[in-house]
Amino acid sequence: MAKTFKNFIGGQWVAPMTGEYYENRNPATWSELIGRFPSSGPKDVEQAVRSAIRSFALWKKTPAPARGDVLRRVGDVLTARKEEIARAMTREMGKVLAETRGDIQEGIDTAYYAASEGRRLFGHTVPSELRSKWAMSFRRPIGVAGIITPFNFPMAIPTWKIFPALLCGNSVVFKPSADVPHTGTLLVEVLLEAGLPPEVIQLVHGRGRAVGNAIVNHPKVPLISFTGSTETGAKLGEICGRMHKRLSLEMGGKNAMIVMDDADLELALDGVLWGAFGTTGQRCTATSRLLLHRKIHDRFLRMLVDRVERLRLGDGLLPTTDVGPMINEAARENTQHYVDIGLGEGAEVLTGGRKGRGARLAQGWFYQPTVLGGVKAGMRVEQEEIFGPVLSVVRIGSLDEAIRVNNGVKFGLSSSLYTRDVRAAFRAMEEIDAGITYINAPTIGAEAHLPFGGVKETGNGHREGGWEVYHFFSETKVIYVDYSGTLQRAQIDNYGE
Ligand code: UN1
Repeated sequence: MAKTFKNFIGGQWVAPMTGEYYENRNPATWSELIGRFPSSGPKDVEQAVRSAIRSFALWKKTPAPARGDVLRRVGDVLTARKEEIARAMTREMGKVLAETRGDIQEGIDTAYYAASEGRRLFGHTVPSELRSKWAMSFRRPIGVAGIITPFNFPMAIPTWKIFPALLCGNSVVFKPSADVPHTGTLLVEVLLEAGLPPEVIQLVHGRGRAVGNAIVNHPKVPLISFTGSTETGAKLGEICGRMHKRLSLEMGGKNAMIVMDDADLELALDGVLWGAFGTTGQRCTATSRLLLHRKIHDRFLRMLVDRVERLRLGDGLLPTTDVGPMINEAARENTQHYVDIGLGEGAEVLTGGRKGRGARLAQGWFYQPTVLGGVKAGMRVEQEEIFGPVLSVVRIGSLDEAIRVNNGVKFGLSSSLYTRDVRAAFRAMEEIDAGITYINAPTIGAEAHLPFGGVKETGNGHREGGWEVYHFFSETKVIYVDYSGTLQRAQIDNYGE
């Protein structure tokens, strides 16, 4: 019998108050049950928020370097348990082991960065405009942080949010995607093993509609950090706007790789294969458009199709696998739906375009790595996020056109240009509307110590990772100390007649 898992609320593993559970299955072999996980409801969220409020009172008073020490130990425990957790993640979410190891490494990097930030949570001291007066700022914890995360980076994305939230002194209510509850459970285990005071972290499993909604609508949760679809993000924006909550959104992408006629084509080929089909295309940074200069268009496409046809679909736990399954049936159907839309719009399937075939793949949510040729700017397969292993190829005639097409979508997360021309590279760096531009590297592979996020409908101006996320999870407070012994009126006594 598969194990029945629990929520973690009030410092204990507890059954959901709803009494309801759902089954979580391996996407590569869906006859394999990973476990039964709570389908929690608003009452579970209420308990979680109460506990988080209690723990916040203590945790906010723990010195930031001591909070950082806990996160350093979290990095140590994740390092020690890397292989075991990577295997559990591949089994739960499908991507190949090298990638789940990388996903955990991103969490380790984030933990050590957070640990060091504990000794660096800078405020400012600046001169006052008045005599015998000091002016300075420092950073305060905010309260209970609601953390809602997707399936595609079951470890890295929760750590991007939870670790800086904790380092800044907030307590956390964490709802992982219902597709990856096991990894969420393992992350909470790691936090406890590292010595986090138990009530500082709450784990509430379940669906977005029940649990996510209750967290976002809870008046005592002033901070929400969400990664997921642009549609859901828009709804959260309305709620958080109405309730005056601080909200960080990280949403869709339609990232393009531009390959110019002077590019190193072998390098670009390796790049596009990794960017488009890594994580089975299920990254918000995935390369989902390839803009090829007309002079190399046909040659590069032949090279590409040849290599894509040799990618091996399969169970991510097997060393022979290049591309794992998709997360669930709905994701696979959505991918097929978009390929059909592309065909209807006049695009051509150059390879792939259907579910994985054969007995070995019949038990999982496999979809063939797919290249759509003849795509024109403005087609839906060129504009909309597919979140699957589908690459839309557009022919371009110049760098100007490439930048225009790149920028002609509503998203702006990642981007990439392959060229040997330094002038073209710098123009792209300046003119591409995106949060990230890679030169001679694919659109995926952001590092944990740099700000991560996008422009336009990809986000709402906040960044994760790096130094910027610490501003999101803390409130700036300003202090003025006047030791002149007299009333000094700002803007009047120093400038007045
Ligand atoms: C995501 O797809 O939501 O840059 C995050 C990358 C990874 C993170 C992706 N480090 O592709």
